[in-house]
Amino acid sequence: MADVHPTVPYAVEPLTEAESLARAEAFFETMDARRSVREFSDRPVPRAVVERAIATASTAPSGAHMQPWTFVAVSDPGTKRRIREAAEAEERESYGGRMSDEWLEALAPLGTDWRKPFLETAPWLVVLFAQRWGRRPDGSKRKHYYVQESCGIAAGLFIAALHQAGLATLTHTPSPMRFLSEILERPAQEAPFILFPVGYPAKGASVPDLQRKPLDAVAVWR
Ligand code: IYR
Repeated sequence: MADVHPTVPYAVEPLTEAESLARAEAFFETMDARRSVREFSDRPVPRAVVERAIATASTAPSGAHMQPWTFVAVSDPGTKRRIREAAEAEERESYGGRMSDEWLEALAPLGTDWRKPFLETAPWLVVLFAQRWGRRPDGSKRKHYYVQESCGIAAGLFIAALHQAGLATLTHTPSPMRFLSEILERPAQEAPFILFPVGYPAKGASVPDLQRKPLDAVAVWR
């Protein structure tokens, strides 16, 4: 049996109710301004900003604290071009018949198609890979638990961290995504989970005029 972790004090100070409410409101306002962006500026983004966002993502809770994620951050133009070409090849197939009519109808209001210029314009592509298993310090295989949930939470924190830093992103999931494992030379136990183009929004970028569901449509109180 593994040893139980030693414990340390949890040093986050309790707030007054008023301060909790003020902070909750301020964070909501910040996050409510976030939108998925498909038009990026080619203005460079310092690697240090991307590093802090990945570090924030990696604070996510995870099954048995296995932290089953790898973030591959790509800025090399040649690699971005290969990713764009492979993604567009898959997306051409998808939009050209692989997606059901119902799916295409659901997507129609977003105005998306197989073309993904943002995969070259955005200064960074960050690909989140989900690790089905990892290795113990002695090199033996160790199964990971709740991998999808853990990576989903990490993705959410990543998106919040980028937005907080004034950066735009998009949860791009070209399907199938295996080409990312090949281009980025990831081991077989890692599956591509989400591809995030990361950059400043283009000057004059626009987004669909979407409304979010009101609170009473997403929350139930008992
Ligand atoms: N992966 C495709 C299709 C797509 C699917 C959903 I669900 C979206 O919300 C948006 C797009 C693409 O990226 O175009």
